[in-house]
Amino acid sequence: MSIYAAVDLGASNGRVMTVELAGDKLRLDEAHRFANRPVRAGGTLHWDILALYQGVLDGLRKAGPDIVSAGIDSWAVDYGLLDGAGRLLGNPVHYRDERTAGIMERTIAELGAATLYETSGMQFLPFNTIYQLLAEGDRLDAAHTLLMIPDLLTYWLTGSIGAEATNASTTGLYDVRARAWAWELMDRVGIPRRIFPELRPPGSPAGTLRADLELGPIPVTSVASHDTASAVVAVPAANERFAYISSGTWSLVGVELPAPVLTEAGRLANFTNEGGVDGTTRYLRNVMGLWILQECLRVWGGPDLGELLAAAERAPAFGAVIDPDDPSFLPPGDMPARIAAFCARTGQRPPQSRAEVVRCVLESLALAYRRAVRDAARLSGHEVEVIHVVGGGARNELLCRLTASACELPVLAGPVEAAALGNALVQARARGEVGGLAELRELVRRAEPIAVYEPEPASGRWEEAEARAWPAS
Ligand code: ADP
Ligand code: LRH
Repeated sequence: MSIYAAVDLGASNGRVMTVELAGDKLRLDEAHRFANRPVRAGGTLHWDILALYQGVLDGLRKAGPDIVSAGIDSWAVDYGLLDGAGRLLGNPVHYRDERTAGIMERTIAELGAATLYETSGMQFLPFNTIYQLLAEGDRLDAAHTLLMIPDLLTYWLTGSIGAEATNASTTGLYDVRARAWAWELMDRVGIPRRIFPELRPPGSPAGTLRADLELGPIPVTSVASHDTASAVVAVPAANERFAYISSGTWSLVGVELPAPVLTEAGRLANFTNEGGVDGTTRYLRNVMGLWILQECLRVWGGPDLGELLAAAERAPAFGAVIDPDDPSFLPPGDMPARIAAFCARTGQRPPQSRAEVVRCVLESLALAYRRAVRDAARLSGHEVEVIHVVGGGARNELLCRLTASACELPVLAGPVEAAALGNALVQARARGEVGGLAELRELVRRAEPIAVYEPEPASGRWEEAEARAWPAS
């Protein structure tokens, strides 16, 4: 029997899970969970990187001395910069900070969207690492090394420096076909080559815990360190004809492919090609996700989510709907007011009660999933028979039901902690304990409860609602 510690840092919370593997049996336990609270200081929105690191250390301590290895995954695109002596230069900035305003548009105007997309295959999002680095200006002069968040925490744990490839593929500075840093693109936009460490494929060794941590000489593995990459490893799919929704703060909606799809149609539909394990591509669209609901809850002073969802269940169906990916929903703020503003712009009566707001958010997410699943299948030619929902959103029964009906496909929900499971399974594979992706998924399928939601018969109401939120398409 081997016990792995999987550190999974999401935008809303971090957790350290232990995953026990004994033959073909898998068991998942939570060692530690902590809130991920961004901090606005001096007008800039930061991650509280030291609090996160402390959470990782507390979690590893609680995971106990018997773990055979540890690995870290987190949200993508963000990074820390080190000076020549390996010291952190400033606190990492949150991707929702407004410092990147206008930079993506300027870069596209200079280089052309096609050039950027042909190389990186990345969806155009204003916070992609490339645009954040361009927002750094001359602060980059002092930088010696860029480390993505999981690589930074791994460096603090072990002293080992590297750039894990699945997360590197979210920078916009990675050549998705060559699976290498996009050196020429860096030159063209004026980002110095010297800051990018050597790439590491997921499953590479990343040193052992430093002696001064007093946690024992435990090996650390560079797992599929982009949380979405780890989550997709643990999708309990029985064959390849599936779409996934990795549902947490964001909803990442798409299919798994053997190679990137770099077509003009895919670029215009804002699909991304992210690197996965075993050379797979996650062909997906970022949908704004449960973030909108999280911000509603914050603005309302933190009411009980379960009660709100029960009330939303009773609220009238097919009231107002929004496009969750409208840029107005990206920064932190008063989402109920922004939803009302969206409704006013599109000639809809805004939701009145909190229950109606929640119903509006969930139906709108289901509609956005419908569009993304259909686009993914159409643009890639990949057949989709079933949708796997993994992550915290798999616990939202109403959302899962709405998703099945909107997409007219069965939804299989679970596991909730897919990223942690994928993280641990890549560690186990690095130790030679398990085989290929299909075998990993089989292990998850046997171990984790999965809820099934069948679609209601098609009624035409989703089409009608879609036309209200996306009038132009
Ligand atoms: P992240 O990794 O991005 O921080 P998670 O995968 O932890 O996100 O998912 C968090 C989301 O899961 C919450 O925003 C919430 O909407 C949803 N969630 C968590 N628990 C429940 C629950 N019991 N019922 C419904 N939804 C839940
Ligand atoms: C989800 C996620 C997603 C990225 C976003 C920044 O946690 O990693 O895949 O696009 O955060």
